[in-house]
Amino acid sequence: MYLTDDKIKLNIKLDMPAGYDSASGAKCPLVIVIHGFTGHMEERHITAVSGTLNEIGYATLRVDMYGHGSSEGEFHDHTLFKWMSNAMTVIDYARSLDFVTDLYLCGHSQGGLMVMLAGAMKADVIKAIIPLSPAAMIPEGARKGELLGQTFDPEHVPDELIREDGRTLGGNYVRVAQTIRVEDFIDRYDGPVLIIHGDQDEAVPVEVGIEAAKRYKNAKLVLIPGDNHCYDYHLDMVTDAVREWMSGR
Ligand code: FER
Repeated sequence: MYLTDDKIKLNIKLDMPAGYDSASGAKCPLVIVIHGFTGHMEERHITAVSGTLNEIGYATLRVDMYGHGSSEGEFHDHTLFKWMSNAMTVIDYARSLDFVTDLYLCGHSQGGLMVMLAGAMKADVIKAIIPLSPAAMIPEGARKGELLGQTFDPEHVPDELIREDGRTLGGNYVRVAQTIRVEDFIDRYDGPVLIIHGDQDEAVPVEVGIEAAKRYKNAKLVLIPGDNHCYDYHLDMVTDAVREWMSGR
């Protein structure tokens, strides 16, 4: 299924809670689930969290963001502004579904940062947020000239950054990220927050999740001992934490 945001087709997938009978007209809460930088909706950790939420009574709406997965747009051209626009469009779509009661946001890494930003922008309609290993240091990294493990002059942003795998990222990504003050968004969200972070994360230092959790007014932090960015070792601990925190909410 596709949604359109700013003429770009976004691939979305709706999964209903286990045992949901569409003929009954029953209503349920829904969680929007957003992947990370270079990721997509079918990644193991994304489907695991989404499936867990379906087991405990939540519908989920997974989305491939601009320039990722099966959505339109070039990876090279994606920016946090485009993703913020995507997120708001997906939230508006979810609100328009007549079976939806409460609305939640969950995202991994850059998608975790996105739920921190979009949650703040739509704080009045988002009941709680779950940033997983949130890449909340991207804007500060962009201002310092430190992204993708590379350094550059932040006042003369290069036309593109080249990743180790050869994929290129346009300089506008950096210019956009430089304008975002994550703290302002954290301070605008008073609802419940669950942050989960592997303490051996090689891509987003665990301290980033710890600091974000400290700054939120109402956050719970769950550290996954020995785990990395995509929870290759203890994904079950991640889904257990989500199940426990979201059950009966
Ligand atoms: C970076 C570190 C992490 C970065 C992006 C990420 C653009 C995002 C990771 C993810 O979403 O999984 O320096 O720069």
